[in-house]
Amino acid sequence: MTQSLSLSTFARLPLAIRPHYDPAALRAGIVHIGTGAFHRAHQAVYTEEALAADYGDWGIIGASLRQPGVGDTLRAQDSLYSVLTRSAAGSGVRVIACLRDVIHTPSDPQRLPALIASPQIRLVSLTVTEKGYGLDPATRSLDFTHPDIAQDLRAPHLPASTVGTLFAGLHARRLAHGQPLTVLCCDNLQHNGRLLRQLVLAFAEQVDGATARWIESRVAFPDTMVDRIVPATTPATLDEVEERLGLRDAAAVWGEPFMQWVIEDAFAGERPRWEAGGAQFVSDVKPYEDMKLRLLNSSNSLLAYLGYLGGCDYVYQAIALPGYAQLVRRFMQEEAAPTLSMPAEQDLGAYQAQLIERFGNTALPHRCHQIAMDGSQKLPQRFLAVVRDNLAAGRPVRLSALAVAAWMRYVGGADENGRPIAVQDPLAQQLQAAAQGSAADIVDRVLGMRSIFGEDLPRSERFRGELVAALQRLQQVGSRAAVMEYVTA
Ligand code: CS2
Repeated sequence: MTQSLSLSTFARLPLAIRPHYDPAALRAGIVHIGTGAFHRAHQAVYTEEALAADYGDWGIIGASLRQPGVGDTLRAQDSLYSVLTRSAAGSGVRVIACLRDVIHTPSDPQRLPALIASPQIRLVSLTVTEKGYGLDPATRSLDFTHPDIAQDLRAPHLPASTVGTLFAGLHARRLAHGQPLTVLCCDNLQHNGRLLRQLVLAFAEQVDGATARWIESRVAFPDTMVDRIVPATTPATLDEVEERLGLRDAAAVWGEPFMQWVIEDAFAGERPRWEAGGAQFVSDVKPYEDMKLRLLNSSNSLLAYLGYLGGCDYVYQAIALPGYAQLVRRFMQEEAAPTLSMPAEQDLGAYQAQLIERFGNTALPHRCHQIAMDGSQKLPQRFLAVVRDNLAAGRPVRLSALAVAAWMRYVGGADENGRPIAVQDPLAQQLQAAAQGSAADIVDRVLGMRSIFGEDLPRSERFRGELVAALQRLQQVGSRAAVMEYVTA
């Protein structure tokens, strides 16, 4: 049987595909909450580059707030893992060693706050997905009725939620020594740093005003835009990695060659030299966040819903269907791009063309079903922000409405052949119940869900009309034919 990747087998790997330092000697300076595939294929890779250029105490301790699985797998191989990069141009593998441990917080709820409080830790970063913050998506405020948040407010010393855990760590840090800290949100949310700061402060105000004041003055929450397509690992990923390494790596991840990280240059203290890996430090991340959320993520969701309904498993198959690439191009050009205002050096046309190419990467199959997940949390920043801007400016919202209508059809829970869809969404049950019946009934019920659409959008007759028209076409002719109608109209 092939041996596993671990500290004892690491040194026999060629230097070209692994770091040169001794992983066992690397001290941690970062805690990362949410050690899923995206973090391992993105921020950890940038950190590895930073260490190669400028070695220092920037090892990462990962924390998983939910499933113990990832941590168990990683710990069994001394937290070493590899990243496989795949595209039509070829593939390559590298081993990442900067992740130095992974803790499972439900098994030991005090451990993560204690780490956040430790003076050795200067950065806490997060990828817990859009739904991981206890956020009310429409008002972008902390949802005090969220069960995890309500529970943590009752017992703040034994936190389970992301925001409650951050608060507990920051509170302990203030009491222990008061050294500043940077908290870096790396989820696909608009103004993610600013937003997380508001959420943590809202929680802190309820528990300890002095800690809230301390957070305001000593903790930095820079905004970030993160980008890399990282599909869920498959057995084929693990087999290919094994072939290339000669070692079994059960924690391998895979991603495309493209990577981008734009970070607000507003840290509370030191940081790794991430620019060595190509990270951009800017004074205002918002234009980049908007560009990514409104062009990449929205087009990704558009393809996921219409692709899934059109019978495709993967995004590269969806974009190859007649009319689909044209639909994405037109959505970007006619509805999303007009809402953006970018710095002169950013070529939006080239960015859009590159996206079409990235979505078409046949070497990296990305499941429509994976992207379709958690739509209630994703739609506000991907489509509804675009719709609001366009309604206000009197511009079209037709293609955005088609995407939102496709989501409404998807969350109904049955595909175009009547087969069940396993919808994964915090609001799955309510959505499924609401999304039955005629197009007009579905639109009225779903559009009335304030946590998604707010108070304003249900009042827009124009948006409502476009949604009903789109959903009717999807119901009557199916998604493939509806796409053709929309792109030829
Ligand atoms: C995708 C993202 O799953 C999704 O919702 O749109 O994970 C997307 O692949 C990444 O944000 C790309 O950076």
